[in-house]
Amino acid sequence: MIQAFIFDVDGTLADTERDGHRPAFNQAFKEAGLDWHWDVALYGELLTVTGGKERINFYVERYQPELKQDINFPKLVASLHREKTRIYTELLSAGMIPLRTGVKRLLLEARAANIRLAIATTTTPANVTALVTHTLGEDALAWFEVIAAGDVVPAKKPAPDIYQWALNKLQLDPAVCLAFEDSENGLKSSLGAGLRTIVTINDYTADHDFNGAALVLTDLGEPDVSCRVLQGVLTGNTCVNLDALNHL
Ligand code: XBP
Ligand code: MG
Repeated sequence: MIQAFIFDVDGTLADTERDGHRPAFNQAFKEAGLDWHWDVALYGELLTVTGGKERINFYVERYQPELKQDINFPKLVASLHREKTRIYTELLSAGMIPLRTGVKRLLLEARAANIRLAIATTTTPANVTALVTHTLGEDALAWFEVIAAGDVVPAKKPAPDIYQWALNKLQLDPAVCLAFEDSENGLKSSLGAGLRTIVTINDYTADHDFNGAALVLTDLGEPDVSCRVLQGVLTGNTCVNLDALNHL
């Protein structure tokens, strides 16, 4: 029997990247007087690197390499990222980003069945707090027994470290847990930690390689809104529910 679900955040709980993180980065650049603009397509390329600070570094290395020589560059990255986090969490508190289809339902089903819940994400902890509390309510943060986020491990996804950190806190073997992811980097990370993984794709990740996933779907679905299965078998159900997951 499954004892715990471990959820990724960005792209999995909610579609946060295109209309959340991306505009927040752009706003922070503008406020700092930089003429950088990450359009939807460019942001897709930059998403190959997880972590916002790491993503800014990657962008500069690729498009403005001379800037990296500046002694104040690390400070610039830190302040851009701080401001980006402020703008992003404000967007969330304005209710700009809803949860993905089926997420709230599955979380409630899991709670009712005493399945333990955890989060494993590369995003900043404040972003998790803002998303969870503004979509599920103030009390919902406590639904997650373990929140593994941001810089608690130095090696971000695709490294398995963040999932291993969460498993260690849960004191559970990966064999009795399931991970939920949306991206190739995320899947590599969860598989690396030995976790069976359910993938729900989004516009940025639809063409990623999901080899090794237990199930790949368009979304988690609802009883009256079927999800589409892209890889694997969803036994006798129109949506991802506990019954289907126990049959995996
Ligand atoms: C999410 C990320 C994060 C966010 C930005 O990846 O890579 O970096 O894009 O958040 P995953 P921060 O869904 O695999 O966890 O700016 O707070 O890093
Ligand atoms: Mg993700």
